[in-house]
Amino acid sequence: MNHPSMQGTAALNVPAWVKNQKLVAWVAEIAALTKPERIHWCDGSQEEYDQLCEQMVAAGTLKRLNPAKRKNSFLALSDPSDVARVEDRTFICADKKEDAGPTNNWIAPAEMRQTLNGLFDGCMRGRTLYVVPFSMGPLGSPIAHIGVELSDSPYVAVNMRIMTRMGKAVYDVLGTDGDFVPCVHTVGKPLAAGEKDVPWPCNPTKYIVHFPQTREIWSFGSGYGGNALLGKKCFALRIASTMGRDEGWLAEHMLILGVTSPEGRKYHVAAAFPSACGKTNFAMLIPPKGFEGWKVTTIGDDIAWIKPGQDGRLYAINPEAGYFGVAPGTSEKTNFNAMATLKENVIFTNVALTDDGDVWWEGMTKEAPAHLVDWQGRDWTPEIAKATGAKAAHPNARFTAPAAQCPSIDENWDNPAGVPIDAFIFGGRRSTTVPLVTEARNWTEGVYMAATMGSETTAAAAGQQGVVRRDPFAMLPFCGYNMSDYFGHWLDLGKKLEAAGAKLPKIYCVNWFRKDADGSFVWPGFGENMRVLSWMIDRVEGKGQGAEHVFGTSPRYEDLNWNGVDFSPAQFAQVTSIDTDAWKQELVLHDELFTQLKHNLPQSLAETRSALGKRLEG
Ligand code: TSX
Ligand code: MN
Repeated sequence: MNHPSMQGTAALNVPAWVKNQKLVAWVAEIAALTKPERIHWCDGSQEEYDQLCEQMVAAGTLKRLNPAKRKNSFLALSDPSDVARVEDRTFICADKKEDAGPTNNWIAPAEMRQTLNGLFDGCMRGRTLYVVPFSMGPLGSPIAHIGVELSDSPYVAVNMRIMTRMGKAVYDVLGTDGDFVPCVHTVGKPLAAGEKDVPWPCNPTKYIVHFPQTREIWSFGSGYGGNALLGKKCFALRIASTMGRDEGWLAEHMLILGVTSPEGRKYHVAAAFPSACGKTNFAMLIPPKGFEGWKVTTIGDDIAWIKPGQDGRLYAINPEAGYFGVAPGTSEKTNFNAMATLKENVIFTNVALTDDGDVWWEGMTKEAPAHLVDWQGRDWTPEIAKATGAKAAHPNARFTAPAAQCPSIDENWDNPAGVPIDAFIFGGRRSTTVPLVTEARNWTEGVYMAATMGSETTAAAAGQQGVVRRDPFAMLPFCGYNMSDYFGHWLDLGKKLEAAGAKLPKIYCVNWFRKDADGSFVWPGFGENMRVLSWMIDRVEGKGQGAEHVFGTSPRYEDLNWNGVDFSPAQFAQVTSIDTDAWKQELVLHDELFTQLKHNLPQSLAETRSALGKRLEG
């Protein structure tokens, strides 16, 4: 069947299993605007995935890796200009500028629509429009939501199949009149008749646009990750955060993990960290020596959707179905479970290619191979790297891998009901000032900790190194509305649950990255973080001890389990000491943030700030 607006463009060819008329009309409308050569309705099957990958191998977009080394896996090398999210080209087009807030780029919706209509007119000429139906969260879960991405990139279609529940089954949930978030994506490089394509088409002009009121996403010009796989940052965080504000739930930049004690008691923790803090590593933590009988399981590594249940507890799902993780730094030492996840069915992007058809990246092994083809397709040797500083893999190189392949995957990761959250963790990378772990005295002080979270920039990010950047809740680039209103939403939710008689999750602030006078990390980190995790669980059980200080409660040396590790009281003091002068300076930085966010900043956060100041003076 063809829609009247389709005349003069590709046939719609709606499959019999698509019964949602709103969806059909929207596909017709977008096809009329973008003018693709063909329309392909994705069914999500393995055959379709294989066929799209073969087609991309023929086009030079993908290279098949050596099946003896990485079965059913591929390498994509992007255009060197299209390697990361583009925050300065990311827009929140709410009606009012204040609704986007001072931390988001804002353009009036009408003006943006005019710009997009111009850009998208004919943008898919000569290409195939893929209709990609997906569920964020277990199919049919009351916490899940459906999206449909229309994209002219087959790379997007195959990555979405790994990262989301994608395919025919989504249409059963959608039915004849179910709701979905419409996502339009183009690489922004139409092909003229007979024009030869390039391996990674993209456009120097980029727009990543969100209309929170109408819950729409439009993305132009990039084929990369968060710019193009619209279910992830665009939907599951920016649009979902506004849905959560309106409907009383949370969409958070958090991993979710399970901890099972030797007695078989199970706890669930959700944790937010800014980039370069090892979130995926923490989500897949392996308990260290001395913690025999403990088990850590992975529910998610990046995003949590959290809704209050009938019992007043908060239930979390991982809306994703895969890991889109940073490859450099990942090794059997830093994340054994991730390395095991990457053995087959993986799409690698911008890592290096070995001479025997496998992949390599900085930090994967102690010694680099003698020869590689780097992420830009050039010869690379350790000698060249030494002389020029050339990286074999791009610092933001990625893997796309199915979550189910992770050895530590939680038995409930796909449970539509979600898992009940016992504690929230907020962390940052701080070489000074912030102690190893602090428990907030109450919900408001926990929200204050999360709101004022900061992290030191690393070489991987653009700009200066070692500067503290505020990143409230690790949501700075991902909150779809005014950050102060977002703080207010967290405070309101806590009040509402408390009023209903619920026991709220405890809130913790952690820092694995304190350094000594020589600039060396003091805390061993990685699996040893289990010691901190088990103290938190003791506290949840009302058993753990600690000492209260100016901004919360931290363990004393004797309150942590030191079985199996050598870590002295003096070292412990180095990672937990509180320097009053440093904290006075820290509060000045909190003030700077609150000045920027003064519009609608909740009064209780300003009060928490002044009480903290008084305790420091006293
Ligand atoms: O992921 C990290 N975690 C969390 C792990 C569960 N990283 C890597 C951060 C970059 C993504 C860490 N780095 C952690 C950590 O807890 N801690 C550190 C700092 C550190 C680095 C090296 C050592 C110790 C601490 N030790 C040796 O290299 C021997
Ligand atoms: Mn993330």
